Amino acid sequence: MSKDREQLFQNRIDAEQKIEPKDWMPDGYRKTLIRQISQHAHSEVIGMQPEGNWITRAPTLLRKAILLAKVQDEAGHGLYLYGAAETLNTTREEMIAALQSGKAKYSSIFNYPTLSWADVGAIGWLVDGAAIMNQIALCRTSYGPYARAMVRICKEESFHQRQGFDAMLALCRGSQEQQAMAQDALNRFWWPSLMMFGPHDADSAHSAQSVKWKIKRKTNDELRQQFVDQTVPQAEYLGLTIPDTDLKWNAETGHFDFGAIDWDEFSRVVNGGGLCNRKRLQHHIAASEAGQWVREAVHAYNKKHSEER
Ligand code: FAQ
Repeated sequence: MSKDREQLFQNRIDAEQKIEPKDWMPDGYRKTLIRQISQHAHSEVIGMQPEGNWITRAPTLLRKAILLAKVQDEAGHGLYLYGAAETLNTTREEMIAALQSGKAKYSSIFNYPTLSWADVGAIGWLVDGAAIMNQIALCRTSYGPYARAMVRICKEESFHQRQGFDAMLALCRGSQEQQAMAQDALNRFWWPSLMMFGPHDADSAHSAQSVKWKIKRKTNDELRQQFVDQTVPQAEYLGLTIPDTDLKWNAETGHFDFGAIDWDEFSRVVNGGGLCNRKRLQHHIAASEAGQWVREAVHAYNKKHSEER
């Protein structure tokens, strides 16, 4: 019976039908989605910290207003995604507790520090560029609420990527010192951006099943290659050098070949040993505690008004 149900479920996926919250789904499908969507939400929210670090020090009022809007957008993305995960029968409190205890992951990239204003440009250009590459594919993911959240998120992410490239362009057209800042930011953020796509396909624990369920539409390596192919010409346009001596165009494959990723560094950062892991979680916990009275007041207000209705 359960096998028949699973086959019918797979048939629906194969026929490109969206799965909705009240539909029957295998437990593994539900768990995989809760894991991925909540980790995605945590990434959006923790990702506010490295850029938030520069809001008070943006070089002009315009750059400050743009950065403020971008960081607020990331909070909104987190909210859409927590909402999508909640349709799978988990609660916001459970997800946040898993993040704060270190059980749930968030993207490795946000454990690197933002040392200069150029890092804000590099994050927009590279990190949002990598995020959007992954997220465009997720607009067609098989779970309806996740796919619909991704459509809205992608519209905003493309503005984020554009503003990052624009900030880099301004630096690259500036003084020698500004060009050096841009190059230094690219040097530090290039490899961590490639790590955002996750382990190679052969080492990716979840990819095969997630591709079968059409949760993932493209594999980690496919998306990483697409990102490299798109970004190398952009770096050339900026007059910057990608820090990879093995990077070269391969006319046979029609793609750029690139050097080996440092997977030891990846695993160290994912497992809590990055430069900013502790700081990011401590900051999140402190902000949650400081906002506790606001949540209590909102709950009390809602309760009072629902009783009066
Ligand atoms: N960092 O078997 P796979 C953004 C984990 S949003 C940390 O390949 P999967 C917007 C993975 O979770 C960026 N952990 O796993 C923004 C799994 O661990 P688990 C976030 C990583 O799920 C911009 C294990 O390794 N985007 O940046 C990473 O099939 C600027 C095995 O890996 C998303 O989350 C990593 N880089 O594929 C915000 C997109 N890579 O759970 C602010 C949605 C892998 O077994 C400023 N997520 N791991 O303990 C996905 O597409 C997938 O979850 C992947 C990983 C592709 C990240």
